[in-house]
Amino acid sequence: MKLYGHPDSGHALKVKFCLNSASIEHEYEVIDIFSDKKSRNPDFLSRSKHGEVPLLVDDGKNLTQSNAILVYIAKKYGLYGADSELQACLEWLMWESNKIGMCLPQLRADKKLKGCELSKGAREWLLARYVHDVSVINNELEDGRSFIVGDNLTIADFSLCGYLMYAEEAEVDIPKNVDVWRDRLKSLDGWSNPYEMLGTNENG
Ligand SMILES: N[C@@H](CCC(=O)N[C@@H](CS)C(=O)NCC(=O)O)C(=O)O
Repeated sequence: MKLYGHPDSGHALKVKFCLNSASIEHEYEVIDIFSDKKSRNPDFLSRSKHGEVPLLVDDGKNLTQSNAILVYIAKKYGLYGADSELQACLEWLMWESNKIGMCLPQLRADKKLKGCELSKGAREWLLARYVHDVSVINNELEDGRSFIVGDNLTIADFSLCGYLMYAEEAEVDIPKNVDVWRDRLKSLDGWSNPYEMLGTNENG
């Protein structure tokens, strides 16, 4: 199994954190996502449908789209909600991809990445979306549950935390329950700083 990612990619972080947390052996290669697409590793380009990370190669299959990859891992290994919580996980995965995953990455890029600066109006609009979306997660956690679907860690947690683990770089507020939940995830085996986790090539 081989994962391709980049240290600035919260989408790649979801998958890397899930694999590390489950102690699933894999190789890892960094792809320079800021380089011209055509200049990227040709083997990677031939396998990644949109030339994007994350890409997971397993058993001759080329798997793309972070949330779909999480479902693949959960099903293959019977982990993280694959058996009893799959429907609830899928709901959060779909929610993530056009809610928190469609404002927080842009707010972070605005503050962190050259050439990704937002106009004032665009930042305000995305910030309002973020405040709404993060409050949805915060409210869900209000009953004191340990993880987003309940007391068990699922792929929905890996999905939702992808960009929330970089939230400070976006210069946004993190509500209390979300902060506690993030700390709980950071205390899991397999967690380390995203730049350490995703910045260096690994050979299985
Ligand atoms: N919807 C995709 C998003 C993947 C994505 O946007 N990847 C970015 C990094 S976060 C990328 O590879 N960008 C480089 C490019 O498009 O050239 C997923 O969930 O995996």
